[in-house]
Amino acid sequence: MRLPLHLRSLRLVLYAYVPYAYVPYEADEIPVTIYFTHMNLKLQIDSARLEQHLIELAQIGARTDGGVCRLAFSDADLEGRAYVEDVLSEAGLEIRIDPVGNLFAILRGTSTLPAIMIGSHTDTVATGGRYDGALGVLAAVECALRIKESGWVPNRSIVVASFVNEEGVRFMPDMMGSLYHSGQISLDAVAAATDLNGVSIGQELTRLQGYAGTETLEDIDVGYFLELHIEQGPVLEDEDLDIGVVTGVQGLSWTEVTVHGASNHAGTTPMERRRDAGLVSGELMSNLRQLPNEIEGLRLTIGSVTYHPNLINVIASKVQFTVDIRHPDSARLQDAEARVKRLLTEQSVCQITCKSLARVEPCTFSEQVVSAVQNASDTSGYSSKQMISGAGHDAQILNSKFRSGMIFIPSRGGISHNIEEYSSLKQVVAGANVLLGAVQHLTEK
Ligand code: HGY
Ligand code: MN
Ligand code: MN
Repeated sequence: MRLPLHLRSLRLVLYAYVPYAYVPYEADEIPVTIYFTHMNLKLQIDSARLEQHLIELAQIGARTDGGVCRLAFSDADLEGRAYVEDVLSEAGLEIRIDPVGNLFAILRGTSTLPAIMIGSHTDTVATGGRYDGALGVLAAVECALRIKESGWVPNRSIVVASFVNEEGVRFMPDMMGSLYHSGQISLDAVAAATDLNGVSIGQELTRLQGYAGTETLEDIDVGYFLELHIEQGPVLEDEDLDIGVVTGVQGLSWTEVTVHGASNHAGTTPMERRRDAGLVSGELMSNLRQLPNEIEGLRLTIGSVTYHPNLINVIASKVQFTVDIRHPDSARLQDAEARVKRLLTEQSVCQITCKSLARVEPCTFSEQVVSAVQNASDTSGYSSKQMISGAGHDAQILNSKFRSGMIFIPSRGGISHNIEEYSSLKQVVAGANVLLGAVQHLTEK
C-alpha cells in the first residue's frame, strides 16, 4: 500500500524530529527509503520476542533443577541447534551448516563489502544456565529478524553464527567450532576427539543424523565478528554498570595431569612402602594452589579429579586431575605453565605424566569494533566500562581471522557455569540493542 504524498511528506517530517521512530514503510517509497537509510538509523530489538526465544531454547536440555545441559554433540545439542535453525529459516534467511555442525544464516546486503558475523554458541557445560552462549546466538537472531522486518537492507551482509562445542567439557579443545571455522583445527582432528568414555566426535556425527553439513562460507567475505555474552564474573554488577565493552580475552592453558602409583591394601601396607597416587596428587594440588600468590593476575583451577580404583580401602594406583590456568599476559601465562611443569617433577614417589588439552593465547580486539560497541552503548545512554574477558570465547578464536569484539552484560552475583546463572530482561535487552547498534555503526563504515 503506497501512502498518499502528503502522508509520505509527513513521515519525512516525523523522521526529522523522531529519528529513532520505527515506522514500517514499503521499499517502493524510494525518497523515504533513501532518507531513512541515510539517517542515523536506530533500530531497537523486539524484547518480547527475544525473551520468548531465550525461554524456549532453555527448555531444550532443561535440567530438573532449573539449569540447562546441552553438551556438545549430544541429542540436546542437536535439538538446540535445530531450534535456532528453524527460527532463522522461517524468517527467510539462507541457512548453511558446515562439516562440524557450525550453523550460519545469511542476510544479504547491498554491496560486497566484508560482511559482519554475529553470534556465539548454544552448547553448555553439564551444570549450565540459560544465558552462556544462548544469549549471543539468540540476540544475533533477533538483530537479523529486526533488520529483515524493518525493510532496511544494510550495505554489508549480516551472517548469524552458532559455533559448536565452545565449552569443550566433553570433547577438547574448547572453542572447537570456531577453531575449525578459522582453519586452526582440521576436520580429522575434530572427528578424532574422544570423550571420557572413548566415544569420538566422528562417531557422534554419524549417530546424530543431520548434525554435520557439507556447506561452507567460502563465497562470503566476512570482515567482522561481534559476540554478545554474559560477563560470567562480578565486575559489571559490583560497579553497577550496564555494558562491558570488551577489549580482549585472557589466555588459557588446560593440562591433564596423571599421577601413576601402585594399588595396595590400605591396612597392611606400611606408609614408607607406598606409591600412593592419592596422597601425592593431594600434595601436588596444594602446591599448585600457591602459584596465583606468586604470579599476580593468574587464575588456577583444578576442576576435575578422578581416582582409580576410587575405593575406600585401596591405595590409589592412579589419579588424573586437570589444571586450568588463565592470564591476560602471554609471557606470564608461559611462566605459569613452566612453574606447573616444575612443580610436577619435584616429587619422586610416583611417576607423573601430563597432556596439554587446550591452549589459547590472550587476544586484543579490533579498535574499530571496540569503538563501534562503545559508540552503540553511549548513544543508547548505557553506563559502560572497557574490560578484558576472564572467560574464553569464540570471538577470541575468530579474532585471528576477523576484526572482532564483544559486548558483556552483568551476571547476577558474577555467577556462571552454574544453574543459578541469571541476567535480567532489562540487561538482556540492553546488550542486544548495543549489538544491533554496533552492527548498524559498522555498516555505515
Ligand atoms: O572455559 C571457558 O572460559 C569457556 O567458557 N569455554
Ligand atoms: Mn560462553
Ligand atoms: Mn561457558
